[in-house]
Amino acid sequence: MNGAYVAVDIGASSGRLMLAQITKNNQIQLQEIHRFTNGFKMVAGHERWNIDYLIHEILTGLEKVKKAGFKQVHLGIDTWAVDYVLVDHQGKKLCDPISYRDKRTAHAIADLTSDFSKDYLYEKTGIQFQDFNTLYQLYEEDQALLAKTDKIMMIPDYIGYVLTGQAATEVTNASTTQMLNLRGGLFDKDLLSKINVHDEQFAKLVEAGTYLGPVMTDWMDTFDLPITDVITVATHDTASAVVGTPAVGHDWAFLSSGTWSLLGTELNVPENGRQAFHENYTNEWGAYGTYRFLKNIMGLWVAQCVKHGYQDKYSFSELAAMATKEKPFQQFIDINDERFVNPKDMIAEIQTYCRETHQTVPTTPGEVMMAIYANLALFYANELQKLNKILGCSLKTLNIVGGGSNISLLNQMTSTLSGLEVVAGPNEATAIGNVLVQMISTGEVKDIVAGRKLIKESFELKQYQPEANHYEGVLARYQSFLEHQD
Ligand code: ADP
Ligand code: LRH
Repeated sequence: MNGAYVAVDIGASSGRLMLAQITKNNQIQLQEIHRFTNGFKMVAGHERWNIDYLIHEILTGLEKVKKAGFKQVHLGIDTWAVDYVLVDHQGKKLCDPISYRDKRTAHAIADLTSDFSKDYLYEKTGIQFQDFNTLYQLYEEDQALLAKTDKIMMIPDYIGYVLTGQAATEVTNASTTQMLNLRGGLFDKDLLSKINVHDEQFAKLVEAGTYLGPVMTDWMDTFDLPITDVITVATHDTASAVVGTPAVGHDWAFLSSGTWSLLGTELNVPENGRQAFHENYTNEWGAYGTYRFLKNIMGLWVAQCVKHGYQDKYSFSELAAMATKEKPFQQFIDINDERFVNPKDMIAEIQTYCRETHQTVPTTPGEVMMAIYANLALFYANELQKLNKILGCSLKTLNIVGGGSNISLLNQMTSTLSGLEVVAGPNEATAIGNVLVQMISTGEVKDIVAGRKLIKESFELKQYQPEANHYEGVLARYQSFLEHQD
């Protein structure tokens, strides 16, 4: 066996430590070492992440790595994007980070862009307008806290800092702030000045694949850890997911399907023209000079809330099995409607939406889940058409990765509605992308092309082909429904 690599991958709903090695017969072997739940809670007036708990879980996971017999490992950290920790001059966090689903930024886009145009901002950054972007969060930030802030650290950068004492701002995640200048490649001083922030408040920008440093001896004294060298990977989970997508050729799109559905393609040159702006597509920076041209779709967050709504009586696979027995397309739902961002009761919200739009109201768990899956598949198919139009391309394959790639019903509906071949898996693409960047940095894998080939040969992928003449006219009726909602 070669080197041992640990991926710390924390999504909005769960975190895990995955251990990877390249075997003698040249395959990536991936093993789950530790898994823990994640979520935000209302504390001191805001929805907040418990960052100390997450760090404790990482250290617990690393102890398990040592117990499994690994004395020396490399480690990379990726998490969800846009959120940050304010760090004071003593290097301590000023408070727990606020979640992007907190309501503090509800009016921030309109307020901040009242004295300059949105076109101007999009032209500079190429980043989508989402009220949760770091730009708007910092705009709404407590000024007394900002005055005490030495460094603003994105979540994975902060975790890397706590573990190693070294601070860096990694670009794939930093681009989601909507504060990086596409041309200059640095924080845009003009934008920063509008939110009372300076570029010295960010640690130096680094590319994915940069060595960060060893885990500090203080931690080694408190926990029984292996010798651990941290590499700054593609720290945005979606960037790691795209690295970990086993795609070949050029005509492919990706769907990173977890709490969010991130649907798009990988570009070498950003696309920030009129159509992309109009459709609110984003150009997030990727590893190795690429861009993730994508749309944020509400995703399986809706399913997660529904599962909680049924008091977690059913597992995700039980809910999916119930949905499979129901008829699809009994109602059209604009799944990206703001009302689904953080409602009190997701099941009631879906039902009210259907009532208000004079459609069939789903009542049983199976009906509710089918309504969600069918409308996700419709949304995906509609966006895939838009992608072809904006980019002037003709996509052939959709690679679905992440937890959502386990849902056969959703994969098949997506293939049929879009007319594309769907390749599903791996479900741990994010962790795989995370370790792949580490392996490229240590020289164990040559480059991303070789890496993606390796993934394809190492993990079982499922193929779905469009079913003939199925769902005739449904996509067109859905598109007309969306137009009338606007
Ligand atoms: P994140 O990293 O954003 O926390 P994941 O990529 O782990 O999310 O995906 C988790 C989601 O995948 C769950 O919310 C669930 O909806 C879905 N999922 C995973 N496995 C299954 C399954 N076997 N059946 C149905 N849904 C599943
Ligand atoms: C997915 C994700 C996504 C962001 C959102 C905040 O986990 O990182 O790419 O838009 O969380």
